[in-house]
Amino acid sequence: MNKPASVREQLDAVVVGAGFSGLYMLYRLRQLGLSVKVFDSAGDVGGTWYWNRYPGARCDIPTTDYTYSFDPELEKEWTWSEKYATQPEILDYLRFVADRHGLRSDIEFSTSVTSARWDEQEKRWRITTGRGKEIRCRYYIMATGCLSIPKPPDIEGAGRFAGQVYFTSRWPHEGADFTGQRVAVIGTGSSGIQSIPLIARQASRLTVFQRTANFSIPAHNGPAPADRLKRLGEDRDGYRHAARWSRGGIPIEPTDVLGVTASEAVRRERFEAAWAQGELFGILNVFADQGVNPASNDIVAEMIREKIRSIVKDPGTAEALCPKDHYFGTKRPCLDTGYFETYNLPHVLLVDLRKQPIISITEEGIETPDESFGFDAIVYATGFDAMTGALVAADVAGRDGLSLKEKWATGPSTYLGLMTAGFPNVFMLTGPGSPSVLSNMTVSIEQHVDWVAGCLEDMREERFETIEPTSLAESGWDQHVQDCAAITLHPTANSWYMGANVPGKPRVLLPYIGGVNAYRQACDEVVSQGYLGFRRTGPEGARCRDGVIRRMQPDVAMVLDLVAAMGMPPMDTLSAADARALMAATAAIRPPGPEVGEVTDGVIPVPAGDLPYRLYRPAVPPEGPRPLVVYFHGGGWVLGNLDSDDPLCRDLCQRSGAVVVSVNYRHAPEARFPAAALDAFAAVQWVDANAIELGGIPGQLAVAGWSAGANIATVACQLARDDGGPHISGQVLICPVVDSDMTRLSYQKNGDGYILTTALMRWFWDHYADPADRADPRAAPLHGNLDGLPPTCIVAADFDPLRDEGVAYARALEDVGVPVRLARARGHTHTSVTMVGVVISGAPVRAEIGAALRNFFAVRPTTEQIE
Ligand code: N01
Repeated sequence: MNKPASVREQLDAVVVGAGFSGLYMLYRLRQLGLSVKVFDSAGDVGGTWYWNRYPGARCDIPTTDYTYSFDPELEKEWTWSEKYATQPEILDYLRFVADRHGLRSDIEFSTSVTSARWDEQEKRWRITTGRGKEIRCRYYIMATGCLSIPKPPDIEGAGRFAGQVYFTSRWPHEGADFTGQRVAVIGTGSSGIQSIPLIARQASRLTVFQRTANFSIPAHNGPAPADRLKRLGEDRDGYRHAARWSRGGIPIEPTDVLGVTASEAVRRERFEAAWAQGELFGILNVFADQGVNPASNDIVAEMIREKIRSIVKDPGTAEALCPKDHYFGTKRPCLDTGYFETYNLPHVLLVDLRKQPIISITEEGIETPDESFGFDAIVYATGFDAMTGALVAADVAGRDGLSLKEKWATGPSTYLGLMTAGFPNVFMLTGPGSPSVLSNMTVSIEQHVDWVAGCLEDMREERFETIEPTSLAESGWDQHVQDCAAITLHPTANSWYMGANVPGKPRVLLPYIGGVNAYRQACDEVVSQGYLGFRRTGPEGARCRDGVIRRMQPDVAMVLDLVAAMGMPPMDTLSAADARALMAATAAIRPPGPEVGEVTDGVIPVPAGDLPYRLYRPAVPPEGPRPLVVYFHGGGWVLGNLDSDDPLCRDLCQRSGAVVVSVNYRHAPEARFPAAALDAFAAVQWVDANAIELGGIPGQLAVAGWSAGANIATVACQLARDDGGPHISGQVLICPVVDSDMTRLSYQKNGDGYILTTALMRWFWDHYADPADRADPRAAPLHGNLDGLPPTCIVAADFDPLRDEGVAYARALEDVGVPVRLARARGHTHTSVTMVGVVISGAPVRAEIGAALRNFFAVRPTTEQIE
């Protein structure tokens, strides 16, 4: 029972946790001259390194990097003894830091915070501690760690065992002696993998109960890496700066080698180098695409499995130790010292729980369907309620009395992983939605602490008392975090990153996977934009610049960065011939798009001459005729050809199950308006007339196009309606040009910086049509008669200057009763949805297009629907 609150204290800030983050937070708050107290339920500093004292516990980020960087003198005074320090050494280091800066005087050990309540009147938090103290404070900072709340053993009979029970995460300070004992270890995550070889040295028999085989590579521990020491020696500041602006918080050169295209020799060389190096970020950097492309990931995974098979002598045990049910890196990979070798010892046995599950823990040991095992000790290395566990366990109730646990019942929601709406002045260090566990924690911790300290300093200067994110900013960040996750393989794994290890926990990627550098950039921008997305209040009133810091899909942003880095001249400054050459050059280096059943080229004889076409037939059964889709490529009526949109056509063919006929039409400036539109109409007529020869189903014909191709596709529909057919079952218009009015809001917002610019659109129009022709419905179909057009799917991309005209066309079609599906390409540009195999986040939009096409043919619209 908690003691009644008795002593009252007023403080500026309360920090919970005296690990890496809490200690540095205390240091920074003191620097600001704030009164602060740190509480920790442990008996000393150290956080996770206080509790996790199991044999073999070490860091798995090199000590050159797993260290504070805020104090250059400290760096001079402390020398790590190894590449990966042991838990006792890391604990010594944290004690040394605490003593060096006299931090202990503001830390209350063996004291937990039992509740925190926001007092709206006073604009302060009321904190109560397990020792009966009540504290009023302005700021409440949770430095509670990402892996601090052990997962309760969810195994039948866990409380019944009469022998010794140990948890790796709560190891006794006096240690454990397993000499001569029969020991069980349950769990093969980092804690299990580090402790098993050492427990095996003492135990007379060691039985490891493995549910999921885990990827691990040898740590090759020893002296700190010479190359890193050299770089640090030469330029410490430069090294630390590079770490802060790296993807993972360690300065490494990200590779651009793709696993899927690299030669066997390159693959092997890169993998062996990473294996020999024994660093986490090295093995995660064998290929640039291993985190997103299953085929590339499989190459690394299989090479690790080969290593396991070569180390473990018993083939059955080796096979059981080979991870096969998740992609490499989607569960936290481990670094080990002799882990797989341990299974070659005669007294060590592996029990594969997938084949032989635990029925129950008994008084004597562990019972499985095949065998009852007797033990003297059971070690649970079963992990943590990660990232959110410690935050929701602390009884925090915010503005409306809502607890964090209630607010996060369906998953955590944060702004930048730092704060959450409804909880003013509560800061989380390395909270969900920040890079945290996917990075070198010490770098991420320092960044968070520095951000919070800077924020409090700014508040003081600007005379604000409270700060809290807006719900718009928060939901925008949550979306961005999930967008970043969605393009990776992480969501496929049952990992603690996904909350999947705790029964009933919402399944969501908890950390931010966009990278330490991208994250730091976002945090900095929030500040430079006047604390965008935060509401700050004080005696002089409130200030809030509401907004979302990242609305663009992460892979679209990457493409834009790459394009910017290439320094290509703006297309609108080139001649048509040079622009075409540039487009062909970029098309030549992109992935080819999916395999389809058959691709054939031909020509369409139209009055103006022959139009080349390329036909794509789906690979999948059933045999026989298919619906037909006539597709027109993009390129502002000036650029493009059958090759330019080839990957997209393959994708459309595969997704729709239709035969796609991509038609090349005459281009401007050689053939100006209305040549392209007339060609499109003639092509549609010809495909309809030759449906059987093309392998199509007569009468089942749709049109599709992107950009200017969408323009002529819909013009062809208008002409077909007026000039005697053919019947068109539907039209798919991807980011269409439907008007020549360049004053819409989307032009103003997106007319610069997103590849298709206002200048380029003007260049296209100037090449294609005289100003006098630009309101002609065959140039600007929005101004045409829309009655009786076929069911329509329009894709409108957020960052496209043409977005608003696409939306206007959808609305106008709806107004005359045309069934319309408006697919919003959230976070996309004019070009990104079409970048098959490059922009992964475009896939759901293209899936929607595929569904729309299938739907055109599955359900014949009724006359009323069309009218
Ligand atoms: O925990 P884990 P951990 N029945 O969750 C198994 C960091 N860390 O303490 O995978 C049977 O990874 C579970 O099986 P499954 C590091 O970030 C760092 O080892 O859920 N088995 C898994 O095998 C790490 O990732 C360092 O199917 C059960 C294991 O227990 C994180 O902490 C050292 C089970 C738990 O593995 C957590 O590591 C240590 C059940 N009911 C930790 N429940 C370094 O710096 C769970 N398991 C090196």
